[in-house]
Order: sequence, then structure tokens, then C-alpha cells
Amino acid sequence: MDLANISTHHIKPELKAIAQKVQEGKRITDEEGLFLFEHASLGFVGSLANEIRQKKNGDKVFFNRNFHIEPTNVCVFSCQFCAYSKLYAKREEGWELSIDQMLHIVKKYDNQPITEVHIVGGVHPKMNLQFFADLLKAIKTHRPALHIKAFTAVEYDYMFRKAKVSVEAGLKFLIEAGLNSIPGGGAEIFDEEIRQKICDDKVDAKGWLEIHETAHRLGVPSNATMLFGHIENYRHRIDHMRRLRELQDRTHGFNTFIPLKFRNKDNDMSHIPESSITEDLKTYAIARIYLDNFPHLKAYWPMLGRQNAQLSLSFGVDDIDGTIDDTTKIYSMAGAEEQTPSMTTDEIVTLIQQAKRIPVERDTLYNEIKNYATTPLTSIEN
Ligand code: V47
Ligand code: SF4
Repeated sequence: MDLANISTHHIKPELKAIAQKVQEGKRITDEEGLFLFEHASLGFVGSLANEIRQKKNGDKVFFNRNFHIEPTNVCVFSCQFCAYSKLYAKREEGWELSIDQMLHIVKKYDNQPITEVHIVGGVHPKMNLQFFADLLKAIKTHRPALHIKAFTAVEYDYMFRKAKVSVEAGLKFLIEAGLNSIPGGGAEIFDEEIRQKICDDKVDAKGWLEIHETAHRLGVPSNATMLFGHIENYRHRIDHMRRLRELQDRTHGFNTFIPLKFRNKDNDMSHIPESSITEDLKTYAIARIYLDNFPHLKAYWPMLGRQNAQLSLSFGVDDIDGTIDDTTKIYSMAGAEEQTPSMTTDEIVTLIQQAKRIPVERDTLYNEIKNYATTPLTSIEN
């Protein structure tokens, strides 16, 4: 935001000071982050976040070609916001895939230039550490170059405790079997009081952070999410991001921060209204401003919808995840915008070009696979 070129007399002095700090590349404090949530307009945080994104990633917007496997939707935990846990209580519509069935899914993509498989699901009491190690080995044997991004800290915590191994030993065992990186799920909101109300029986904040810290130490990168727009307040969002920023200062192992908007269909928090798009975009923008040590900010388009994901590119977001075939149920079941989430590469490229950005296909670690800078925009908006 070029403060010299706009009329600033109506901007609060605190906001001017924050903008100046950010423009000088300085880190904002928790109180300043909170001030942005409480007093800044969407336009203000948006243009500040946009400037940071531009400095970090230029005109590039990343996406990757991936598919999902959900080994099961049975889950021993009872997160209030999750449509799965409700399902488990009713013992309805549960599925459990065998290794052969999951390998069959992998084989469907044999002739496609997919670079990543994202494996995440419920926590099934019968699927243990050895089962998952065998799964990873089977995938790697079939397609060695496929990057395996697998299991949230929630799943790790359960399988390691059950196998009576330390986090380090468990992770080493799975790395040996083929694990390449860790997705960001299960973080929800770290604040103990809120966590107790929305997901009190799964891994706590300390456990989640320990698993990611250990993974980073072992050379395995990861992502981090934040479930927002339910019973938490702005202080809790800032507290969540502070814990991540501190860990990132120590390890630099996080690639991407992914805010996940709470969806209220078919879960035990259905009475809570969903946040507005203004609130969602503000949260993206403030995350971009506050998390100065995270290289990337991702809008998960199946949850947000493709049009809002496109809009988020002007609020600090530089990544819209993958092409994702119709294999992710946790969101569609909770009322996500996209009931059959799948976008072709052409669709994703066009969506990014319409926002006047350069689409870049990346691998999981943000190495560029294809840059679409010179690809003409084919849509009517050309
Ligand atoms: O942790 C469950 C969320 C997450 C709801 O790392 C819900 O690249 C909103 O973490 N409303 C798992 N969210 C998914 C996840 C993820 C997704 C995409 C990419 C990556 C990555 C990670 O799904 C859970 C939980 O926060 N979730 N129910 C709901 N009703
Ligand atoms: Fe289980 Fe994850 Fe759903 Fe919680 S969010 S009930 S841990 S599948």
C-alpha cells in the first residue's frame, strides 16, 4: 500500500503505524494483529497482505496435480464440527479401504502427470502403524516418484501411542516406508479452552506442535491449518498463529498456512452460523500479515468454492491447492461449496489468469513444474 499516494487522513494512526512497520519488513505483535481484526477494514488488510504476497511470491499462484485417498471415515474421536464423528455415532455409511483397494485408486492415475497423493482420514481403531507403513511401501513400490503427503498429527498421535513408540521412532519408521511430508490438518484452534469444547478427545496443541517439530527435525516438511469461524474469537486466532510462528522460527519446516472456514452442515455445531466472505478474506489477509515467516498461504478451494478462492488471491493467497479428484468427503459432507471437488488443469489455469496472475504448477515442495506465463487466456475475459 503506497501510503504516500493515497489520502490517509481518515486512517487511524495505529493502522498507519502497522502499515509502516509491515512495509519496512518488520514483524507485527499479537496486539497489532488483534487491532487489525477489530478495527481495520477489509480493504486495508487486503492491500497490505497483497503487497506482502507480491514481495514473497511475485505474480505467481501455485497449484499442484494431486489426488486424495481417504482410508476410512470411521473415527474414534468426536470432534463437534466433524460430519464424520456424527456418522460414527450412528454407525452409518462407514467405509474402510484395504491396501489393495487403495492401491487400486493409485493405479487409476498411472498415466496421468500427478505429482502428489494426499492421504488423510478418520482414526480407525483397527488401522495401525504397521498397516500404514505397508500402505506407503505398496504405493512407493508401484510409483516411486509419487510424493506421499500423509496423515495428520491426530492420526500419528493415535497410531504411535497404540504402537507404544515415541513420535520420533514412529515417524522414522514411516519415513523409511515412504512418507515425504505431512498435511496441516488437526490443528483446529490451539487454545485449550476452545479445544476442549470442540475436540476434547484428540491430540492437544502441545502434541500437535511436537509432532510437527519432530518431523521438521527429521527433514520432513509440513503444513498448518486453522479452523476458524465457530466459537473462537480473534484472540484465539492470533494465539493459534503465534504458536505456529514461534515453531516456524525454530525449524522453518512449514511450507504453507491454510485457514479452513468452518462449515456447519450435518455436525454437532450446525446451530452456529457460518462466517461471511468478508470475514474469511480478512482472516486470510491478517494471516498473511502476521505469519511473516510462512512462505505460502493457501486457500483450499473445495471448501471455499472456486469463485471465493479466486477472490482470495487479492487478499494474500498465493496457492489454491490441487486439482483433487472427487475423493475428499470430509468437506462435502460438512456443507462445503464444492460437492464434487475436481478441477481440470485448464480450469485452474484460467481461474488464476482471470485474476491477472501467473499460474504455476508446483510439486509439494514448491519446485516449479510448469510456468504458464506465456499461455494465452482462452476465456471470454481475455
Ligand atoms: O483438521 C473437518 C477440517 C481438516 C470441518 O495440508 C472442517 O495441504 C471446516 O487439514 N468445516 C482436515 N473444516 C483437512 C486438512 C487439509 C486440507 C487440504 C489441504 C491440506 C494440506 C490439509 O478438515 C481437519 C478440520 O479442521 N474440517 N470438519 C468442517 N465442518
Ligand atoms: Fe475424527 Fe478428524 Fe473428524 Fe475429528 S476431525 S472426528 S479426528 S475425522
